[in-house]
Amino acid sequence: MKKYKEVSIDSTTQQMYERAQEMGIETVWERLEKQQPQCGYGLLGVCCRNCMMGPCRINPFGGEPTRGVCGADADTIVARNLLRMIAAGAAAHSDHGRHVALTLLIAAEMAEKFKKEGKPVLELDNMASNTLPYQVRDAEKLKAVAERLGIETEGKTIRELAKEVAEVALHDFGKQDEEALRFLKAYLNPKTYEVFETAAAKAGMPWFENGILPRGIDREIVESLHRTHIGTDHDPVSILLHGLKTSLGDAWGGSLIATELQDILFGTPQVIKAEANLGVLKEDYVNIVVHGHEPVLSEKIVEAAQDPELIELAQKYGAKGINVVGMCCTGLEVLMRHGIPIAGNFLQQEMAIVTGAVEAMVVDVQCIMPATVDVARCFHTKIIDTSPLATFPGAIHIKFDERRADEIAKEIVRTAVENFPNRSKKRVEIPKEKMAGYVGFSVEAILKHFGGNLKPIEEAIVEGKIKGVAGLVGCNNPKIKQDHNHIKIANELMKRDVLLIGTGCWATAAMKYGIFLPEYADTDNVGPGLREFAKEWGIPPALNMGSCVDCTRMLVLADLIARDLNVPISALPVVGSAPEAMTEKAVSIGTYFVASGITTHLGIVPPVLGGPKVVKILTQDLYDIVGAAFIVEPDPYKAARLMYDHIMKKRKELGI
Ligand code: SF4
Ligand code: MSK
Repeated sequence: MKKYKEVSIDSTTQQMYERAQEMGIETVWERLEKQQPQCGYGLLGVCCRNCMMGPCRINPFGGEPTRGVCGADADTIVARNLLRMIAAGAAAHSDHGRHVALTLLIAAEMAEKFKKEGKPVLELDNMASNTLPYQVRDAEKLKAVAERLGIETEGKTIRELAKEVAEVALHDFGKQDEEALRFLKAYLNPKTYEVFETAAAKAGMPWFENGILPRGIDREIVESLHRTHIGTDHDPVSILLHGLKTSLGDAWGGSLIATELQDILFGTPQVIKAEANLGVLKEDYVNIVVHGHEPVLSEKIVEAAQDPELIELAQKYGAKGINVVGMCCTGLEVLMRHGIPIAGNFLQQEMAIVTGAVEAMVVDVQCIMPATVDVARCFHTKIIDTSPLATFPGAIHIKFDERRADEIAKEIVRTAVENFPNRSKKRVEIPKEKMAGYVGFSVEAILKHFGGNLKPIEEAIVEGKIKGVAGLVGCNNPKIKQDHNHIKIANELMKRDVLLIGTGCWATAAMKYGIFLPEYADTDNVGPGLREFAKEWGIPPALNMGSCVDCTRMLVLADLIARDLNVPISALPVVGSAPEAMTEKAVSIGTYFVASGITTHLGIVPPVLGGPKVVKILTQDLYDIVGAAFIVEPDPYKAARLMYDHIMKKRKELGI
């Protein structure tokens, strides 16, 4: 068993981990320990299970076997495994995007149907009617997205536009022509477009028609599985080029659609103050944790928890009210839009249950450990699974249907409320710590804050007040002390006057340590230039841009700066980092950052070291192909130095 201080730098996690140990509850850290030593072949990426002649393993020390039964060598196997990881990550993000597009379409079609049935026309044409399960909360953004996509907006109702935008988005998933995605074309600056178009030819593979421009979101994912089937693609270069293409289908397709259409449905985030960490759970309230990724569900839970009837019911059971808090990315979605507090990041999901104060953990998709059900058995907590594609043995299944969203959300909240009397007060221990911070920095909110354009940021970069921008993303991973690398890298970069933007579990980590407060600029962890800039503009030295799919907000921001300077994104003094990466989605994000021209650091070594050619392509050759590559460095101090050096190199190349 680990000492509590070894698992996390977060005192609330430490406290709950110690409690779990006292109670004999097994957590992620014990399970990791039981897996030791982890398979060396797996860590190096040199095992293949792609056909039943295998599984095959390559000797990583150069001796026999050097090939699998079919003859595949280490580089082929490593590249294929990596492509499958990218495809799975892109699939998860993109299926999320599809779900949002379908929700928008369903809502628009319901408005049409209700109109025919004689319900109030204006409300339905504006998609503002509360007879609809989902409304259009940001009509301005809907119009802006429609215009970008080249949809004629003149004389059309919100309902008509919503339907058309949803249809264009859905078309990008399944289209079969060779053209690039319509969303990509609508958002990407021409210089970066050109990089995508010519990348494969630069890599010596001109038969990639249109380079690495993704044609259909689903198509690239399917092709990834096809290419990696036994006896298909064996060249690590072409396998990895297709990996770039698939990840770009995620970035400028699936994830972008998720973010943009969520803003249309639920509102575009604006700057708002909120709180983070386990201390946001309340002892005398019904606590509901929304966990997972899709706000299509969590938005409705937040609404249902405000229902006076359900609040009254909670009070009847002796609670003061209903307290909804978030976990992981769906938590970030409702944090960004409504200031709903976030209880923690990935490694705190079990810890939240260990407080004994959670009536229900309502889960949808991605990053939810099946172990939550086991931990919940030690308490009164109910795990409620809601997505038809994610069923947890031992959980309560209340599956979500967008058409009946309000009714189902109320049933979920009622289930939580009715569980309150089962709570054992003696077994409740909620850590006190929580931290405030400003969130909601969508691209639109940033533009508004800086007076309508990005000139102030660009000028600060040119003057050298800010040396560059770093996008920090990604998960927790129990192989690293929770949040340790997130915070160290953030501080080391800010000390060097690098402005931070970030998403996902990194953003929750940063918020827990006060980095999203403007006064953090006064600490020794922020350099004089960044401090001056943050104070001048009344912002924290790091900006929370949202959830995992919102990494696209960072890309769109970088794209706007690249447009202003008339250069591809790869020319900018911008870097990325996933200090504690864990998911396949993080692999896709890292890949699409690099493919889009942003050199990206990984703090966890991905399973590629067994393929020397693959390593060389990823860390060196990609500079010549897309203008960016991966930096792999587990030490956060060295990593920050390497990222800073890259920023300085880009500044020099730009002549600033
Ligand atoms: Fe082995 Fe080749 Fe089959 Fe992979 S595809 S399991 S290397 S025979
Ligand atoms: S939740 S993908 S652990 S950031 Fe998006 Fe956190 Fe990584 Fe999941």
